[in-house]
Amino acid sequence: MSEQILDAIYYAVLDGNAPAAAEETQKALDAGLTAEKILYQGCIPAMDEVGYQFEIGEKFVPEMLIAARAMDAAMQLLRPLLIEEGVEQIGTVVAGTVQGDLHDIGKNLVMMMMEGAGFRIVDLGTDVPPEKFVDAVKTEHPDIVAMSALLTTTTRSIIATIQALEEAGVRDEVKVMIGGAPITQEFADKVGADGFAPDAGSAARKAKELVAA
Ligand code: B12
Repeated sequence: MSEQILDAIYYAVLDGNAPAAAEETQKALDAGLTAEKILYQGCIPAMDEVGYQFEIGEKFVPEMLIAARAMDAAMQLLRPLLIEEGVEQIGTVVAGTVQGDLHDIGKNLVMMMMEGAGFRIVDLGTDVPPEKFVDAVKTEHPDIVAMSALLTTTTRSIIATIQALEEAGVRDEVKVMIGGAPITQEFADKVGADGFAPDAGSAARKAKELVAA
């Protein structure tokens, strides 16, 4: 019985069917399944699969967005319960699109995949100045600072933010992950970032690797 409900949640998220994801999640809760079990045996495996299919080119951005939305529909029911159940999160990520840049579709996908992988996410939004990243590191004590940049011009804001973290003396407290269309592994190495990923699926995997290291 519980396997069937978990399967239904898995396929609802994988197919991006938000109403079904919410309905099946509610059914699972009514049947006595814990929020943790639903998250780790229903939603997260589905998002892992979405990320994998995206990486191999079998799913595309719109499908990933609707899957992320379906996951969010389930998460709305699960989030308060997970907090109550005290489910151990694997880390905290402070994420934002860097100063001067308003693109957030990719960042939001990355955050969804990371949340799906078990991270607590602090979303700073878009056009985030370096000081705001620094403040968030001081107040949220994240494991990872994730920066997104979509414009060639705003890759400079990544450098400025890393510098600000250094000047504030908090650079060594966090792992820095960067991404966005103009970002490459070569650029990440050059600016001293700890991690880069080309898409949301591999970003979540990379984040897990960084906190495990
Ligand atoms: C949608 C869009 C917009 C929307 C943004 C809406 C929004 N809420 O995000 C709007 C209309 C606002 C916009 C505005 C502009 N845009 Co625009 N935009 C795009 C467009 C078409 C799609 C971007 C997108 O969402 N892609 C889909 C997502 C899923 O992909 P992604 O962002 O790359 O994210 C993935 C990865 O990069 C990675 N990733 C992303 N972030 C992170 C972070 C981390 C930590 C990690 C690990 C991974 C990671 O994972 C993501 C998911 O797989 C691109 C063209 C393109 N095809 O990329 C142009 C594009 C980025 N825009 C461009 C430009 C020039 C502009 C404007 C300057 C236009 C203008 N003259 O006003 C303004 C700038 C505004 C500003 N200050 O930011 C150029 C940039 C050129 C350049 N190299 O600098 C592009 C490439 C278009 C082009 N070919 O010219 N844009």
